[in-house]
Amino acid sequence: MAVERTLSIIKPDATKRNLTGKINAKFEDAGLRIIAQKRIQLTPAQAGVFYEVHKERPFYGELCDFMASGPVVVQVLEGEGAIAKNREVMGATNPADAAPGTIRAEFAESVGENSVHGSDAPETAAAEIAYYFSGLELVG
Ligand code: 3AN
Repeated sequence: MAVERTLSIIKPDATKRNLTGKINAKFEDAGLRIIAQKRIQLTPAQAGVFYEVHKERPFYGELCDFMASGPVVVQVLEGEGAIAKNREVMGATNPADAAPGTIRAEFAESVGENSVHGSDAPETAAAEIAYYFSGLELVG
């Protein structure tokens, strides 16, 4: 399987509860390498650009406000099949449906405040990584 990079975000509900280290341990235990990472505060407008694909969804405004409600940790994860592997480690969007042991099963508070984001395909991963990181910041 090819080595891939994917964009991960530890969301405000998780940074607020001091869960960054516990979540990073899940990634590393699954064989994903954190090759870039920074803690930032988004504005609602910056979150809005990132989540533009969901613009027509009823929860878009709420999602942008939530993502700007506190610090987030943006990261690039690298590994074999990293995009699918990360989504496996994250678990289903709704924590009620997430498999035991996944990040969302253990930590997510609701379908909206669900602790982590992960890219869903190679094209979105490349675009999402470029939104937050310059090439110089990626040290594999
Ligand atoms: P995932 O993050 O699992 O790829 P998406 O892409 O369907 O899920 O949704 C993006 C984000 O939008 C979710 N992580 C969650 O924060 C929010 N979201 C999705 N569905 C809902 C919903 N029904 N109500 C509120 N927020 C939602």
